[in-house]
Amino acid sequence: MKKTLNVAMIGGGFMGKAHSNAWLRVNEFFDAPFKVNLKVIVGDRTRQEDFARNWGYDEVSYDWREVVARDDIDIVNIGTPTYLHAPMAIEAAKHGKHVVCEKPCGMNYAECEAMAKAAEEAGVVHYLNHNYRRVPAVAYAKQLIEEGKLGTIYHWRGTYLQDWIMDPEFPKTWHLTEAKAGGGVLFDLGSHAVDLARFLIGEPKSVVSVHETFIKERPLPGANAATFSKGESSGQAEMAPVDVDDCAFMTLEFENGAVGSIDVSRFACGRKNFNDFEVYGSKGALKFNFERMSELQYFDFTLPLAEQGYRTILCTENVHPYQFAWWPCGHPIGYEHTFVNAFYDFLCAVDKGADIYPNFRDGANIIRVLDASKLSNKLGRKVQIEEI
Ligand code: SOE
Repeated sequence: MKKTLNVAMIGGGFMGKAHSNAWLRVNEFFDAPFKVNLKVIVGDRTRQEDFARNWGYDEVSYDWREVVARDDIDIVNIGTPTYLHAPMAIEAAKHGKHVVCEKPCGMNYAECEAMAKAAEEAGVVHYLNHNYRRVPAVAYAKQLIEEGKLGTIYHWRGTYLQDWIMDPEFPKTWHLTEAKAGGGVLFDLGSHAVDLARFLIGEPKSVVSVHETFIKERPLPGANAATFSKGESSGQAEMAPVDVDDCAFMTLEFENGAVGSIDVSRFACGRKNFNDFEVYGSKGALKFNFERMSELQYFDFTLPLAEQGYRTILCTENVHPYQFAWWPCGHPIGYEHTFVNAFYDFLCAVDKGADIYPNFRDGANIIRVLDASKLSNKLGRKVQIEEI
C-alpha cells in the first residue's frame, strides 16, 4: 500500500490551480511512489472556501506559518508572489518539509542562496518549478545535445515574449512592483529563459544588458491591494510609478565558450507565450517554440550537403521523455502536463532521497544572472556574473 503525502498549497491563483491539478493527476498517469492528498489551501486572495471545494482540499487556512509547522504536512507548495518565496521556503525547510516553489526563486541572489542553504541543511527535497524543462521536446533537445549531436556549442538564442500588460490601464499588480516581484519581465520570463540556457548549454559567465520601461505609471489595483491576480483594475484615478522593466535584452558569454542572447518582453503584441530558443553547434542546430510545444526542429550538419535541411520532429512518441505516461503517438500534451511530469519526478526524488533539478541552488544561479543583468543595465557595461 503506497504511503500518502499531505500537501499544503500556499496561493490560490493561476499557479495554485496549475499545481493543484498536477497533484490530482500525477497518480493517474504515472506509477508514482506516493499517493498525494490535498490537505490544506492557504491564501488571502481567492475565496479560499470555493477554491478548496473546487479542488478538493480538506481544509482552508489563512496562516501559512501555522500550516508549515504542522506534523501532518509533508510537502509545502509555494505559489505566491516572489517576495514570499524565501520566508515560506526557509520556514518549511526548518520544519523538515519537502518544498515545491514557483519561479522566480526569490528577490535576489543572497535570498536564493539562503533558501538553498536552509533546504540543504534540512536535507529536504527542494524543487523550483521551471516547468519548461519538462516539455518532452525540450527534454529531448537536452538528450540530443548530451549525445553530442550538435557537437561544440557556439550559440544560444533565447526569446520569451508575451503581450498581456500592454494596456496602460492594466493596473500596477504585484507583477509590476519591484518590492513584490523582484523585477519585471526580467524575473517573470527571464528566469525561465536563463533556466533553459543553463539546462541546455551551461553557465553564463558575463552579461551585457539593456532594460526599458515603456509605461512609466499605472493605476493602482482595486481596494484589495494584496490582489495578485492579473488584470483586476479598480478604475481608480490614483496612479503609481512603475519601478520594474517591461523588456530586457541580454548578450551573454558562457563558461563553455559559447556566446548568446536572451531577450524577454511583455510588450510583444501577438506573442501570447512565445518561449523560443535556438542552439547552434559544430555538428547541428535545434530550434524550439512553446507555442508549437510538441515540435522540435533539428538541422543535422553532418549529412551530405544535398540532404541537409531543418526537419521537424513531432515529440509525441513514447520514446520521447514523459510521453510514455500520456497518449498514443500523434496526440500532443499541453502546458499543464509539464507540471504533472515535474511532480512525478519530485515524488521519485522524495522516495529516493535524491535531488531534483532545478532546485533552489539552480534558482540562486539563475537570479545571480538576472541581478547581473540589472547591474549591467545600470552601469552600461559588461558585468561578470561572479561580480554579484
Ligand atoms: C507570466 O504571465 C506567466 O504566467 C509566467 O509567470 C509563467 O511562469 C509562465 O509559465 C506563463 O506566463
